Amino acid sequence: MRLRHAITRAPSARMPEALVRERPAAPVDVARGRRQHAAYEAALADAGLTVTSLPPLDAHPDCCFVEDTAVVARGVALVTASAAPSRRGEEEAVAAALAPRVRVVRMEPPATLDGGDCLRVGERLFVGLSARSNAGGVDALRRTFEPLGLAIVPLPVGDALHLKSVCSALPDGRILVAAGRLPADCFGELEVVEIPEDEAAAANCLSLADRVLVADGFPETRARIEALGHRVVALDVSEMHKADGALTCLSILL
Ligand code: CIR
Repeated sequence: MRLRHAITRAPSARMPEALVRERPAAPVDVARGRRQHAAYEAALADAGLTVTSLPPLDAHPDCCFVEDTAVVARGVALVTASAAPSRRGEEEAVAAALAPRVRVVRMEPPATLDGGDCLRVGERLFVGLSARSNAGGVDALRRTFEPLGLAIVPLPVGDALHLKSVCSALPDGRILVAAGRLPADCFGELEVVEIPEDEAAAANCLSLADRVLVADGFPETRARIEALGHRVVALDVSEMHKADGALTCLSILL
């Protein structure tokens, strides 16, 4: 089904306090992050999507990473419960924006899940077992999406924040993966396109119908995606990378 809408949210004034696994060399520059975010929204609009841009939530430093707050497939949105206390509450405005378009169901704690752990490829929904997504979260995915014909496939993610911190789907069903970050063959028969370890930050790309949004500054990743015949649009997401986010994290597509 063709994607028509994107839900996004501009970076918080407190984005420099975003959750990070390692403190970045320089703090997040909010003004720059907001310019990068605006360019991302423009790229979505240029690809034909209608963008619903929610106002920033200054109480939530990670509010621009809306992907984590809901998993949408087959006309249903599963609004998630975050394992990270500072991210609880981000989901409310997203749920309200989703409600006119899809059926909204809620996940109840102690189940936790982040959308960044969910990778949809055709009829399969891979889900990373991370510090953010627990067995209850996987059960909620099963209850919501298996009756709609999706198979839920849990995967270990090692020390990655999210499954999609280290991989993402290309438009042709192949999977872009950072070398050495996931068990070999974890995607079964699906074809994997590896990118070098030193470009691991570019493993999270956003596939749209006729183009792939890729983090700027990762020439080998760009070349490998282009070699498969895809049009690449490179976007500077330096401030999102500082906060452990990337391209898919910034939108919910439906
Ligand atoms: C966090 O740790 O929750 C944020 N700083 C980064 C979230 C990135 N989200 C995503 O990859 N889907």
